[in-house]
Amino acid sequence: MAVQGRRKRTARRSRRVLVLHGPNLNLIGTREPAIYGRTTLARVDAQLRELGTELGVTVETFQSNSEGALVDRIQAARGTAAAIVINAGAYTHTSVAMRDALLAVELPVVEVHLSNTYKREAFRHRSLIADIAVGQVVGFGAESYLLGLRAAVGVLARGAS
Ligand code: DHK
Repeated sequence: MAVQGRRKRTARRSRRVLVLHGPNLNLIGTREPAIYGRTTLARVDAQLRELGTELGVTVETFQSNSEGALVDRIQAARGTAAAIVINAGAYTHTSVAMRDALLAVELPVVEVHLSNTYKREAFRHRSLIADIAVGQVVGFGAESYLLGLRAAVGVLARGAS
């Protein structure tokens, strides 16, 4: 019975992908549309959930402007999610705390950005997440998230991280 319960929990976890959005991403759709596009975050989240259903995973999304809240959400993913897709926004370039939390939970991470950060200001070229992520998807607007989700599901299917 206990083994069965554990199996069920593992199966549930293995079908759940957490998508995290960092600061100011609640404003996409109207925020600097030439850079971040015209798709709202609500629409991105709906598209992610739809694609998740197609790919056989449950997508959970979370946005915060607060570094601590994002760290808390990452910590809570241990044992409840199988992979993390993350656009940490500006914290990508600054947050040792988020990097440490991602390392602590030992889940495969896919880093995504709407814009191609490497074509922008020099301070956006450095990511504190890149070297601990399985890979990055940047520059495709809202599509970056969908490609990132596909990549995460592929990683889970291959059992790689
Ligand atoms: C989003 C942000 O808010 C910026 O701070 C990053 C990223 C880039 C994006 O392109 O999605 O530098």
